[in-house]
Amino acid sequence: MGRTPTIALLAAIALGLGVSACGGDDESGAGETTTESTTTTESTTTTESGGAASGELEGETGPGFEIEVKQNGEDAESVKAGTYTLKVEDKSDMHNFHLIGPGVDEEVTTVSFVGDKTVTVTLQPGTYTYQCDPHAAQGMKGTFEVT
Ligand SMILES: [Cu+2]
Repeated sequence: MGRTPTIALLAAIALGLGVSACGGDDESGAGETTTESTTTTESTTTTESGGAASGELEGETGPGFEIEVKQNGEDAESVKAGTYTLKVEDKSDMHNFHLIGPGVDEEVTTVSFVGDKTVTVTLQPGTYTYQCDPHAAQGMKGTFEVT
């Protein structure tokens, strides 16, 4: 009668090992981040070479009759030429976000769209206009210079 608990314990340990092995199989599928680390290395190289700028811009349209583009949290007025990630927050289903300038004519969000959308834009020297198409005439637009 004294042996039964021991056998039960061994069985429990064996089961436990089996579960661990299955869990290990699941983790082996996470090899897709390799591409991202390559991209990071490239952008670091670009910065060090002193060539074209790259960075982030933030656009916002709505919820009122307001539209803006910011860089580093401040109103973008002068931006260096280069490739940028432009993240637009569209806060209303009555406004869109449209960027127009040298080499770019992109409606990032549509009028009915609400939410965040991120695109990559290549900015060349010149004047860029961002606007809400239905309300540009009411002043829902702005510009920034790319140098
Ligand atoms: Cu609008």
